[in-house]
Amino acid sequence: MAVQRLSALCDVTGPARRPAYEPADHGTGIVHLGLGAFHRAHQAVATDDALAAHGGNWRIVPVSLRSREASEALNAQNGLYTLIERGPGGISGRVVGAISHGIGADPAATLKALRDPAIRIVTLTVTEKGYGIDRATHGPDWNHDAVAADRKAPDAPVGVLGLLTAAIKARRDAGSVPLTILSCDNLPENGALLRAGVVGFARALDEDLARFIESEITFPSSMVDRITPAATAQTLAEAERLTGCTDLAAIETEPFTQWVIEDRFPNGRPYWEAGGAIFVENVAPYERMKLTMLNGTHSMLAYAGFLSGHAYVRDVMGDPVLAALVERHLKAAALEVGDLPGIDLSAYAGDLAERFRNPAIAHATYQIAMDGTEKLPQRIFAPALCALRAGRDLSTYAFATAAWTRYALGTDEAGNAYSLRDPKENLIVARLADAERNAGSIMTALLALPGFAPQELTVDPNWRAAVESRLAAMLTHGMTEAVRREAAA
Ligand code: CS2
Repeated sequence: MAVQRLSALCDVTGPARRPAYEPADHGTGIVHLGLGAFHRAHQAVATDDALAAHGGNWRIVPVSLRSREASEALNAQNGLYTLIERGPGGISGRVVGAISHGIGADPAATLKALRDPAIRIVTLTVTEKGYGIDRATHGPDWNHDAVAADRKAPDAPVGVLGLLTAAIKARRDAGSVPLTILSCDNLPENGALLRAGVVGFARALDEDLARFIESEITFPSSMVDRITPAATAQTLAEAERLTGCTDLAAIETEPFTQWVIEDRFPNGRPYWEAGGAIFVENVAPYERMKLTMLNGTHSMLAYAGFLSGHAYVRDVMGDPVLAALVERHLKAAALEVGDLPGIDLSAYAGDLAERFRNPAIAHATYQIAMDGTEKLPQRIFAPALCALRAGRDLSTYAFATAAWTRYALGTDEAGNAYSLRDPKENLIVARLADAERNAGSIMTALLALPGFAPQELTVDPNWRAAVESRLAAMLTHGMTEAVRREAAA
């Protein structure tokens, strides 16, 4: 007999936990931009807990800006999906009911949803490159495709800055409650950055609107954390076992979850505390901790691990030489975080290593390796610059940078080509075509990519020598040997 598709809570026959509320009893209050796996493993789950604990009209209208796949899979299931938590101790499943009817690759429908007076919050996980914000100026990146298109046609926006600006304007003109806009991406001071981007975009169109945004719209920052690998056929098979239904929107994640948010929601918010969210005055130190320790170590181990032939983070952790470099990176990064009252950074580092080792999670090094030019600035260069200024050891940052540079060559040691999946991929290829095949020239070509590495770092002779010697070792001896030498140094 064919297995039924998940589409109502009463369909669930397996051991998966069901929401402790009736989804249809709750209206929508949030539009979420960026319907990836991470949203379904994190904010949607905290909202599910909040609805169960405190109710409210806070279900989520999820939007995929560019593709239809995820929203179609969810819409066919009335927004229901299975979240599978995989820990070293076992597997559990729950069906999440917080998501309402989704929108895929339809900017006009997205703007309509954003204008709906019932909506009070917009949350975003559009990845670092999705914003179209210039990280050096914090203003709009006018060369970003969507930003450029929206500047030309601001009434029919397709990108993040254009959509938010048009929605804010329409809501102001209609007298609807102002939105609270909550970025949930791995960017430093993500709220302040997004605010600067939206205000800058609006200012280019209409000074009054820019001033309205500055005075009426809040952009709390938030730090989000949950390791969420891409779903596989095994995820879907597991979801079927847990629910008794076919679920094409199922995802899997680790048991750990963390969300630290600035509490600036003048028009209300879900009781996210029920899902473990912590509300603080200033998120910046928590973001710095997570970006430099978790994400920085992730990037370092992804490039070195991928080129050493390790497909998953857990395999990198199973390699004692690389695991020692992971430990070194965590220790060094902790020095650049500074004091965080109530947080023991060495315990945090130990917990991170434990999470990376989780044998039940297959987190691909190739997944983490993508978008390196968007990730390295806050993950590697920012703590490296702090270390440089403080006269501390730069080794682990130089190693991570050399590993990315080697990865950017686009072929592994067996000569297999791979796509970098980076917004600057074409530029990288063009620069490499003009560079000589030696460590010095490759490094000069890549580290001078516009808006990538801070000049104070790239002109420093110690930094240059530290990166160049490591890249030379990787090119001459291969990654495995370079890793061995690094750990022995
Ligand atoms: C990872 C993150 O893919 C990556 O770059 O470093 O997605 C990481 O898994 C999450 O930030 C964990 O919260």
